[in-house]
Amino acid sequence: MIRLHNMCSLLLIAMATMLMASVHAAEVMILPSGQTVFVTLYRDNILRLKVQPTAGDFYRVTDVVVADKEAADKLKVSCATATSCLVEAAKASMTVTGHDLDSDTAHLIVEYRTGGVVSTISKVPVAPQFKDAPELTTTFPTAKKLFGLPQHAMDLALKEDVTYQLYNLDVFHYKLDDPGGIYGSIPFLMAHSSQHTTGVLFLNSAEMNVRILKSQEEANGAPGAHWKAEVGIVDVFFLGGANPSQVHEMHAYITGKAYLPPMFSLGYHQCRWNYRSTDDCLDVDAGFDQHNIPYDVLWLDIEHTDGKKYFTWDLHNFPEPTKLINSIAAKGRKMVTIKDPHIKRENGYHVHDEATSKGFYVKTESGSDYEGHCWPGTSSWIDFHNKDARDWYATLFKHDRYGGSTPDLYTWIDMNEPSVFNSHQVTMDRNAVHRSASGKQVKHRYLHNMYGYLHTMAAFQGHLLSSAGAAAVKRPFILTRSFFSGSQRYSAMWTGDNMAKWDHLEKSLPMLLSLSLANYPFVGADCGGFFFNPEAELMVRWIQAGIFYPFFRAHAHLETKRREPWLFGEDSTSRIRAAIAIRYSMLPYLYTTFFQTHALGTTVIRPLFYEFPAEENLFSEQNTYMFGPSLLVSPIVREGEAFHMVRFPSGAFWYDWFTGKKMESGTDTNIAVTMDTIPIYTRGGSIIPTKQRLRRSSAAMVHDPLTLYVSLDERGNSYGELYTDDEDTYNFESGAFLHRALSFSAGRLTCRAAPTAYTPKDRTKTFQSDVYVERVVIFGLSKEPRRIAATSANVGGNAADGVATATELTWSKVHDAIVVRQPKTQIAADWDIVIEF
Ligand code: NBV
Repeated sequence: MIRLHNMCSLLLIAMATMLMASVHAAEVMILPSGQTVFVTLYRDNILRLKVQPTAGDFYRVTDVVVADKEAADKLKVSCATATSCLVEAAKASMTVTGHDLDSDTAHLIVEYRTGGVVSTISKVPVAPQFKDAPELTTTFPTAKKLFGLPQHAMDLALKEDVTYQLYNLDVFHYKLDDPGGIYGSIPFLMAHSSQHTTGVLFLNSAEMNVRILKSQEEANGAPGAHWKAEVGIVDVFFLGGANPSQVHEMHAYITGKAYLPPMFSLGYHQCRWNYRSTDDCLDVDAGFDQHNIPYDVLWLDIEHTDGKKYFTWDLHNFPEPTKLINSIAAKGRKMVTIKDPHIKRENGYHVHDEATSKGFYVKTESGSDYEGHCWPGTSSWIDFHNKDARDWYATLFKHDRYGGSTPDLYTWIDMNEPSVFNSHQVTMDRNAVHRSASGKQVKHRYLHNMYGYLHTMAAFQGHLLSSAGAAAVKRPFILTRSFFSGSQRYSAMWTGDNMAKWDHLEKSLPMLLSLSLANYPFVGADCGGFFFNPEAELMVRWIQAGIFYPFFRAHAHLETKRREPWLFGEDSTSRIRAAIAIRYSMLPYLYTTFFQTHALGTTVIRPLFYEFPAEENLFSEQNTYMFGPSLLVSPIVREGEAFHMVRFPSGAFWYDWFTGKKMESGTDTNIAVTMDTIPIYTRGGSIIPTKQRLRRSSAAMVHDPLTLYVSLDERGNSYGELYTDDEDTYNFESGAFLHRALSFSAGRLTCRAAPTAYTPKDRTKTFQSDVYVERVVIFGLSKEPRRIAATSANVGGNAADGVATATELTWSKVHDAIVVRQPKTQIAADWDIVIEF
C-alpha cells in the first residue's frame, strides 16, 4: 500500500516536472492528496505560496487582481525533496515543509524570515478535506500589534479573540464595533513591531473569516490569526520589511498602485439622495457661489433616472441633462450620476435587451437568468466576471449611447456587493453561476467579494472608452461602495450608509486608516452622516474632519432635512467655508501626495505608527494621524469638546499650521478648542506647497500662485515636493508634468528637478506652467533674518535667459513665522532664496 502510494507520488512528481514548463511557477511540490504546492518569489522580498487542488489548469478567479502577473522569479526557488522547498530573496527567505502528508492531519509549515528573523510562521492544512476549503494559521513572533482586514466599523488595531468576517454585504444601519462583513473587503493583514513589519495577503475572493488568536493561550505570546475561506484555494503572499511603508509598497506591487485621480475629484463633493430637478441642481450650484464656498462636483442619486433604469434620465425633472451638465461645467465643475449593477427586467430598456440577447446576466444553476428584487423591481445582474460582458458594459458609457452624458459627467456605482433585497443576507445566491469569456463556469461563492471590483473595472473601462476620441484621454473618476484587493487601481470608495451620530464620525477615522494601510488610499465617509439629521455642531465638526479624508463628500438620505453648507446658521456657514477653504488651499500638496502614491505605492492618510514605526505608545493611535507625509491632523470628533488631546510623536518637530508655534514633541498635549479650531500641525523637515486664494472650484485655481510652508527640523533643514500636470488627462504618462524638489538648508531655499520617482511610458510631451511662488512661510527659524534675496534665471520674469539676477525680498514676522513676500519665482524654473542672518 505504502509502496503504491510512493509510486503514485513519483508519478505525480514526474507529471509535475512536465507541467512546470506550462505553468508559470518556479517550483512545485505535489502532495499525496494530489494537491500542488507552488512556491514562488513574486518580486523582491515578496514570497508566494499557492496550494491548488490539482496540478493542472485550475481556474483561479483572482488572477484579474494581481497587477504584475509576470513577476515571479523561479531561479530563487528550490524544492530539494517532494516535501520541502526553500525560496531565497535578498532580504527574505521562506521554507515550506510538509508534515504527515499521508495522513488526514497533513499540513505544511511555512516559515518566512525577514532580515534573518522569523517574522511569520504559518500552518497550512493540506489534508484532502481542505482541498476546497482553504485555511491557515499564521503567527507573528516578532510583532506587537495586528492591523488591516478592512472593511469593518471598528478600531484600527485588530482585537484578540474576535473573528473578522470578510463578506461584502449591504448591511442596513450597520453597527459600530461589529466584526461582521460590510460592503467591501481586503484580505490583508499587517503585523507590526518597532523592529519589523510583516504583511500577509490571502488572495481569495470567497467569504473569509479571520479570527485573531488569543496571543497568550494560542500563540506563545505572539499575535496571530486563523484564516478560513469558504471555498477556493490557498494563495498567500508574505511581505516583510523594515517598516510599514516598505510593506505597503510591496503590497502595491502585488495588487497595484492606486491610480492618479483627476484634480477635481480631490475637491469637495456635494451629494444628496436626491437633487430632484434641474432647477434644484442649479440652485444648489448657485448657493455655493453666493456663499463663497468652493466645491467641484454635484451628484445625482437613483431618482434622476427613468424608473431606476441606469443610463437613462427622468426627463420630466431633468428635461435637458446635457444643458444642465454644461452649465455646471461652465464654472469648471463636474457632475456624477449613479449606475447600479442591477438591471430592470423591462423589454425595450436597451441595457436589459442587450444583456439578455448576449447572455451577459449572471445565471441560476439551471441556466436561466438569475433574478432578484432591487430598486427597479424585478432585476438581473450583469456578469462582470465575464470579460466580454465588461467590454459590452463599457460601451454603455459612450456619449452616443448614454444620451444626456458629456465628458464632464462621472460615475458612482452603488449596491454592488451585490445587494439583492429579497435574498438571504441581502445578497446574491452563492450558487448563482458566472461564466468566463471562454465559457468556464464558476459559482458566485468563489468570487463574491470580487463582484464590486469587477464592476469597477468595467465602469473604468467605460470612461476610457467614452473619452477615446478626445484630443487627450481623460482620467476616469468612479466611486464604488463594494471593493476588493485591486480596487484602488480604478476607483475611490466610501464607507456607505453611516449615521449622523458622533460615534460614526469618530469611527470614520480608524475605518479610513485601516483601508489606507491595506493599500486603498482614495477613501472617504459621508460627511454629515447618511441617516438622520446632524445638528449644526456635528455638521461643522464633520466637515472640519472631512477635509482630511482623501475623498471628501457630503451626502444624505432621501428622508433627511436639506443640509447644504449654508443651512446651519451664519456662524456654521463661515466655519464650513473656512474648513473647505483649507482643503482647497492644500490641493497642491494633496495632489502631490496622490502622485507619490501612484508612483511609489505609498498611501495618503497614515496612522502615526506608519511614519514613526519605533514609537510603541503610538501603535494604536487612531484619532491623531498623518494627512500625507508632512501634516499631522487631529480632527475633533466628540461633542462639546473644550480641550482636545493631540499626540505629537517624538521623532519630529511639530508646528501649529496657523501660527508656526512649536509644539512639544513626544507629548500628548491638551489644546483648548473652540468651534473654529481645526488641529493641524506641520512636520519639521517638510515643505508643503499650497494655494491660498479662495476660488469657486479647483479648476479656477490652476494658474494661482503658491504659498510654501517651510518647517525646519532640528538641524534647520526641510524638504518637500510639488507635482503638477494638466490635472485631468493621461498626458503625464508621456512626460507632460513637472515634478519639483524644494529644499531648505543653511538658510537657502532651492527649487530643482525632483529625483526620479516615476518613469513615464514615453517622453513625447512636455508640460508648461506659469505658476509662481507668492509667499514663503517659514516655521522654526532661530534668528530673525537680516536680508532675504531670490536668485533665479527668471525672477520677476524679466531676466535675460540663463543670467541669474538677485532680487531683494521683503518679509515680516507673523506670530511665530517669518513670511517672505512675493519672491515671484517660477515653479518650473530653478531658483534659490537666500536668507542672511
Ligand atoms: O441610491 C440610494 C442610496 C445611496 O444614497 C447611498 O449612498 C447608498 O449607500 N443607496 C445606498 C441605496 C439605499 C440605501 C438605504
